[in-house]
Amino acid sequence: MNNSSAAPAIIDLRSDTVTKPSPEMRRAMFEAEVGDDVYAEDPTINRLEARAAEIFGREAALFVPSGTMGNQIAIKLHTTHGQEVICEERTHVFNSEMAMMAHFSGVVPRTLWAEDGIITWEQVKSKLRPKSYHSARTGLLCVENTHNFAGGSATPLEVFDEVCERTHELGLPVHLDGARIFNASAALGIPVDTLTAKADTVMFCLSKGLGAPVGSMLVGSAKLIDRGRIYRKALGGGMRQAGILAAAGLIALEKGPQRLANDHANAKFLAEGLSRIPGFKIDPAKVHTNIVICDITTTGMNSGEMSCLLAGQQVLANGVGPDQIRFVTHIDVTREQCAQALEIVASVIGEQAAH
Ligand code: TLP
Repeated sequence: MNNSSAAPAIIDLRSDTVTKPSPEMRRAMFEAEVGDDVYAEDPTINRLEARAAEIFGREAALFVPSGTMGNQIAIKLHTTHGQEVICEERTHVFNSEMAMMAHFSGVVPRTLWAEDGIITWEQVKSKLRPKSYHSARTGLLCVENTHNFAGGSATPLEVFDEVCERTHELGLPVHLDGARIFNASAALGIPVDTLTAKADTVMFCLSKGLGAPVGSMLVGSAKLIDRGRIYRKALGGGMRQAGILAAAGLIALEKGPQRLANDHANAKFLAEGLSRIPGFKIDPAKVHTNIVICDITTTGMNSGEMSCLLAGQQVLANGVGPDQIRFVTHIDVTREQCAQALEIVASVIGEQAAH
């Protein structure tokens, strides 16, 4: 199941978005039955949507080109212009989606900081706006699980359920950015339908740890997903004969989840190794999924300089702000490559120190 035989000498730990489709996916793409999905006539997309809805225990699902589009459709579905969206301050919807919640939905984020990115009801409560004629109303709570820029942390089920229940009691909806919800599921040992049951909508990505080349899903009620089709088209996401992509997505959905524990073990191995390299601050005990974020302030380098140096030695890793560097494991990196990457990081740091 590992694509590493085709992997180049470069060890690409920038993201789990970089994976290449497996031979099985490429064959399925070649053979995919297709039709025009804007008319809901693509049998392969219809199959993928039905299967995603079934796995998540929902009425319906929508195939979208990207996680960003899935999240932004959800925000549009749940809010009206002039409202606020409560989210953790490092979330993708706030930091990495081009301010689209303001652009497309006319809403502003109201952020909070949470330890490991795991937000509790107490924190949400403190950010809710009571009805008033002075400030914007809260329209939506958006939660991210796993939390990417908080180091791939998985939100415990009871914490998420309480947040959702209490938020719902106030008549407010919850959207879950579950780009990596299957990683959370593997880490917590809880099936995705249970883990996400209390959210009104869930977006998850086929194109990250699950290994598909393209695509994400938005799942929810039939009514919401039907309206979601309108916004997908408005955003330019009506993809016509995209069953070619859905064919790879179906394989990702069926086979991808089973191997995520392997990525998690590799990430833990990387974290343990990195924690022994001078200047790399990381607590391996906090690494439960496939993301390792190290603080590198005491190396005397910023993340841009560090990324460049490592890239010169064939190890690719991205900065998270100037002080942190992120390593992400996935299907196209092996344990041996993680060990090699550790040796390279240690030697690069050693050489810098010698200078
Ligand atoms: N994350 C990407 C980058 O955009 C940062 C990555 O390399 O991790 N939600 C979460 C939690 C994400 O991490 C991402 C992508 C998305 C949504 C958006 O997915 P895409 O890239 O498909 O739009």
